[in-house]
Amino acid sequence: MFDSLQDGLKGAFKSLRGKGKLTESNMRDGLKLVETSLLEADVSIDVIRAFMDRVTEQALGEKVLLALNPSEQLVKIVYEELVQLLGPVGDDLRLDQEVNIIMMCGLQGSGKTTTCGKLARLLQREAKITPLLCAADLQRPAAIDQLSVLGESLGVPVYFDKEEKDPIKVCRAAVAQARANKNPVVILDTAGRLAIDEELMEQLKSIDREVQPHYVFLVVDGMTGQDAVKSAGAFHEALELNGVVMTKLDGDARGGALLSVKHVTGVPIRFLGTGEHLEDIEIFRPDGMASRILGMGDMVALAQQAQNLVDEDEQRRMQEALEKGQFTLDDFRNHMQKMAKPGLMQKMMGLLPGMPNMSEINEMMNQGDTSKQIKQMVGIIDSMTPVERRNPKIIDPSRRQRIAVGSGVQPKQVSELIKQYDTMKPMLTGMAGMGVGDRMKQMQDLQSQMMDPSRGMPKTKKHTGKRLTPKEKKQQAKEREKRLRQLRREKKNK
Ligand SMILES: Nc1nc2c(ncn2[C@@H]2O[C@H](COP(=O)(O)OP(=O)(O)OP(=O)(O)O)[C@@H](O)[C@H]2O)c(=O)[nH]1
Ligand SMILES: [Mg+2]
Repeated sequence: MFDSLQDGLKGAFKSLRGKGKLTESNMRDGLKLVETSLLEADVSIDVIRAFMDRVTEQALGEKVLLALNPSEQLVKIVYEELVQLLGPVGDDLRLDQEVNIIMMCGLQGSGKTTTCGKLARLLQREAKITPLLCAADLQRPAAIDQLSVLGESLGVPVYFDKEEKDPIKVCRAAVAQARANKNPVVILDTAGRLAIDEELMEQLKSIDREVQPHYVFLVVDGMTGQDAVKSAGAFHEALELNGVVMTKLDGDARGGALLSVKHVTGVPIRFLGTGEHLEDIEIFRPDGMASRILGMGDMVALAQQAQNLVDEDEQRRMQEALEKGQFTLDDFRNHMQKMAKPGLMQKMMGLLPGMPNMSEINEMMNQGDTSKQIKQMVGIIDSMTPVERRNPKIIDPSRRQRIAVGSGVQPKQVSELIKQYDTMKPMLTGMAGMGVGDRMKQMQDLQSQMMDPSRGMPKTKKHTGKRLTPKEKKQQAKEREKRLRQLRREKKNK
């Protein structure tokens, strides 16, 4: 995620490292690199200006310049300012009505329908709720089928009416069905358009007025940069959004939209889409994202990903086994098998602190290889007897040889696997005995320790509610380009 932004910021901090005490001019050079990375990431010029003002003011203070580790201090300042820029996201969703209505809207192809499915999956898993999906996109005949297929694969009911032409009636009927069938949430999948047009806005406004959704979320494509921010502004003006869902962050999104949308429109990001699969949704957390942007990983998101791998029964069974200290090679095997999904390992590695960026990770282990390795591990474990799987210590050299032959690997690989299992076991058993909440808490503590707990929680920031006209936007894009050229020139002339 945001590889070049990450690299740019990393370079900025690195340029200051090892210099001991810094002069103001050193620090200004470092700050210029920070600014350059933000400009290159297509962050709105307004946001950059405000952000750099705040960062510069702190970074040039004596407390930082005279500190022993000024570059680390700068990382901390940037982290805190990023958290402020991205947050706060507002309260958790309140689903306390008999039927809670969530409306999804957005431009064509932004990921509305996919997000409806992802959100349904999230509600099923986290809130133990079976929502009703409503096919309110009557523009494209295939839209209804797309949602039906999604619903089927999730085991979630879908309301549709292929004869009806009025989306308001469809939404109303869906709500009535949800009430009758006791589905506490209805998710409305509305129609998209290529650009923001009057007709689309009017239709959405009338659904909003007549059906009165409790939450209106705008789905924007994170790859579209400032266009996403612009459309968020326009939709917010018409509909008073409760939040933004930013999708396609698994692609080449540079981060500009993510970093700008809250500041420019005042609408917080609530969810992230990080892939085409239904589990590729994250609840947006400003602190986790700031940490990720700075290459420090996101332990909370990592724990969440790990947890999503196993269903509840399996979690309970594993928990029991772990508490008794009985995490066997069979459990290890099951766990590894779950990780064999394409791309998953990379995604999880990307959340670890200090990891190289995503494209480097991909290079390090291309997808085919990871699943091949995992298959090999599974093969090795399968060649052991049940007794050996419970207690691999009894495997002597001759058995090791046999297992290696049986699974088509070298004896050395058998030993390596056992070593890996031995390393993971105490880690996992150490975490057992804590509830899921505790474990999350532990991860959160770990993360905040890395960020220096003495500074406390970042203060919340009020949004400005400022929106820009297209003319102003254009002007800003020009200014951004100009400033970027200026910075590049300065760098070259050095
Ligand atoms: N890589 C990636 N692809 C996504 C993500 N979300 C959606 N997509 C893909 O984007 C395409 C469009 O998604 P849809 O959910 O159909 O978009 P939509 O907004 O409902 O589109 P319309 O109904 O035509 O307006 C599909 O190919 C999705 O698989 C994401 O987070 N990451
Ligand atoms: Mg759709």
